[in-house]
Amino acid sequence: MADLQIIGGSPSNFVWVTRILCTEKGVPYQHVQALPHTPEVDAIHPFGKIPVMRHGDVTLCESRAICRYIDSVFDGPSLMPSEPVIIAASSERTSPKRLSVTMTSNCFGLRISCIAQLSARMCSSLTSGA
Ligand SMILES: N[C@@H](CCC(=O)N[C@@H](CS)C(=O)NCC(=O)O)C(=O)O
Repeated sequence: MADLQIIGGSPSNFVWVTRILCTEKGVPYQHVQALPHTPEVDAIHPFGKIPVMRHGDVTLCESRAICRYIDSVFDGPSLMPSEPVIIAASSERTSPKRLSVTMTSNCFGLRISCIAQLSARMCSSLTSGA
Protein backbone atom coordinates (compact mmCIF):
# COMPACT_ATOMS: atom_id res chain seq x y z
CA MET A 1 0.00 0.00 0.00
CA ALA A 2 1.21 3.54 -0.75
CA ASP A 3 2.90 5.50 2.00
CA LEU A 4 0.60 7.58 4.16
CA GLN A 5 1.67 11.16 4.86
CA ILE A 6 0.19 13.32 7.60
CA ILE A 7 1.15 16.89 6.76
CA GLY A 8 1.07 19.62 9.38
CA GLY A 9 3.11 21.10 12.22
CA SER A 10 3.47 19.31 15.56
CA PRO A 11 1.89 21.98 17.78
CA SER A 12 -1.53 21.59 16.15
CA ASN A 13 -4.10 19.61 18.17
CA PHE A 14 -5.86 18.76 14.93
CA VAL A 15 -2.66 17.24 13.54
CA TRP A 16 -2.21 15.32 16.79
CA VAL A 17 -5.68 13.80 16.53
CA THR A 18 -4.85 12.24 13.15
CA ARG A 19 -1.45 11.03 14.40
CA ILE A 20 -2.99 9.55 17.56
CA LEU A 21 -5.49 7.66 15.44
CA CYS A 22 -2.66 6.20 13.30
CA THR A 23 -0.70 5.20 16.40
CA GLU A 24 -3.68 3.65 18.17
CA LYS A 25 -4.64 1.75 15.02
CA GLY A 26 -1.07 0.66 14.29
CA VAL A 27 -0.93 2.40 10.91
CA PRO A 28 2.57 3.46 9.82
CA TYR A 29 2.77 7.01 8.52
CA GLN A 30 5.26 9.69 7.62
CA HIS A 31 4.82 12.95 9.48
CA VAL A 32 5.65 15.93 7.25
CA GLN A 33 6.16 19.16 9.17
CA ALA A 34 4.39 22.04 7.42
CA LEU A 35 2.81 25.29 8.58
CA PRO A 36 -0.66 26.43 7.51
CA HIS A 37 -0.78 28.39 4.24
CA THR A 38 2.39 26.84 2.83
CA PRO A 39 2.36 25.52 -0.74
CA GLU A 40 2.12 21.81 0.18
CA VAL A 41 -0.86 22.54 2.46
CA ASP A 42 -2.54 25.03 0.12
CA ALA A 43 -2.38 22.38 -2.62
CA ILE A 44 -4.79 20.22 -0.60
CA HIS A 45 -6.81 22.47 1.75
CA PRO A 46 -8.73 25.33 0.11
CA PHE A 47 -8.19 27.48 3.24
CA GLY A 48 -4.62 26.32 3.89
CA LYS A 49 -5.39 24.65 7.24
CA ILE A 50 -3.53 21.72 8.78
CA PRO A 51 -3.62 18.75 8.86
CA VAL A 52 -3.78 17.53 5.29
CA MET A 53 -3.14 13.98 4.16
CA ARG A 54 -1.62 12.32 1.13
CA HIS A 55 -2.00 8.59 0.42
CA GLY A 56 -1.05 7.67 -3.13
CA ASP A 57 -3.49 9.51 -5.36
CA VAL A 58 -5.80 10.34 -2.45
CA THR A 59 -5.47 13.76 -0.84
CA LEU A 60 -7.70 14.92 2.00
CA CYS A 61 -8.09 17.85 4.34
CA GLU A 62 -10.01 18.25 7.63
CA SER A 63 -9.01 16.08 10.58
CA ARG A 64 -12.32 14.27 10.89
CA ALA A 65 -12.37 13.30 7.20
CA ILE A 66 -8.74 12.16 7.45
CA CYS A 67 -9.50 10.06 10.55
CA ARG A 68 -12.56 8.51 8.93
CA TYR A 69 -10.56 7.63 5.79
CA ILE A 70 -7.64 6.06 7.68
CA ASP A 71 -9.99 4.15 9.97
CA SER A 72 -11.86 2.72 6.95
CA VAL A 73 -8.97 1.95 4.62
CA PHE A 74 -6.37 0.40 6.94
CA ASP A 75 -6.45 -2.79 8.98
CA GLY A 76 -6.59 -2.53 12.75
CA PRO A 77 -9.18 -1.82 15.41
CA SER A 78 -12.05 0.41 14.31
CA LEU A 79 -11.67 3.69 16.19
CA MET A 80 -14.41 5.87 14.69
CA PRO A 81 -17.99 5.50 15.91
CA SER A 82 -20.48 3.69 13.69
CA GLU A 83 -23.74 4.27 15.64
CA PRO A 84 -25.66 7.25 14.17
CA VAL A 85 -26.32 8.92 17.54
CA ILE A 86 -22.69 8.55 18.63
CA ILE A 87 -21.47 9.84 15.24
CA ALA A 88 -23.69 12.91 15.64
CA ALA A 89 -22.67 13.50 19.28
CA SER A 90 -18.98 13.17 18.40
CA SER A 91 -19.37 15.61 15.48
CA GLU A 92 -21.11 18.06 17.79
CA ARG A 93 -18.35 17.83 20.40
CA THR A 94 -15.53 18.21 17.89
CA SER A 95 -17.07 21.08 15.92
CA PRO A 96 -14.63 24.00 15.69
CA LYS A 97 -17.33 26.39 16.91
CA ARG A 98 -17.89 24.42 20.08
CA LEU A 99 -14.15 24.06 20.62
CA SER A 100 -13.61 27.77 20.28
CA VAL A 101 -16.52 28.56 22.64
CA THR A 102 -15.04 26.66 25.55
CA MET A 103 -11.47 25.54 26.00
CA THR A 104 -12.58 23.31 28.87
CA SER A 105 -15.09 21.23 26.92
CA ASN A 106 -14.91 17.46 27.34
CA CYS A 107 -13.63 17.12 23.81
CA PHE A 108 -10.72 19.45 24.30
CA GLY A 109 -9.93 17.71 27.57
CA LEU A 110 -10.02 14.41 25.72
CA ARG A 111 -7.62 15.69 23.08
CA ILE A 112 -5.22 16.91 25.76
CA SER A 113 -5.53 13.66 27.67
CA CYS A 114 -4.93 11.65 24.46
CA ILE A 115 -1.85 13.71 23.73
CA ALA A 116 -0.63 13.26 27.30
CA GLN A 117 -1.17 9.50 27.13
CA LEU A 118 0.51 9.22 23.75
CA SER A 119 3.45 11.33 24.92
CA ALA A 120 3.80 9.16 28.03
CA ARG A 121 3.70 6.03 25.88
CA MET A 122 6.28 7.44 23.45
CA CYS A 123 8.55 8.45 26.36
CA SER A 124 8.31 5.03 28.02
CA SER A 125 9.05 3.23 24.73
CA LEU A 126 12.03 5.52 24.18
CA THR A 127 13.42 4.91 27.66
CA SER A 128 12.79 1.14 27.47
CA GLY A 129 14.36 1.03 24.02
CA ALA A 130 11.22 -0.63 22.54
N1 LIG B 1 -11.58 21.95 10.96
C1 LIG B 1 -10.15 21.80 10.76
C2 LIG B 1 -9.44 22.77 11.67
C3 LIG B 1 -7.94 22.77 11.41
C4 LIG B 1 -7.28 24.01 11.99
O1 LIG B 1 -7.95 24.99 12.40
N2 LIG B 1 -5.96 23.98 12.00
C5 LIG B 1 -5.23 25.15 12.43
C6 LIG B 1 -3.95 24.76 13.14
S1 LIG B 1 -4.35 24.05 14.73
C7 LIG B 1 -4.86 25.96 11.20
O2 LIG B 1 -4.47 25.41 10.19
N3 LIG B 1 -4.99 27.30 11.31
C8 LIG B 1 -4.66 28.20 10.23
C9 LIG B 1 -5.87 29.01 9.82
O3 LIG B 1 -6.96 28.85 10.41
O4 LIG B 1 -5.74 29.81 8.90
C10 LIG B 1 -9.75 20.35 11.02
O5 LIG B 1 -10.44 19.67 11.80
O6 LIG B 1 -8.76 19.87 10.42
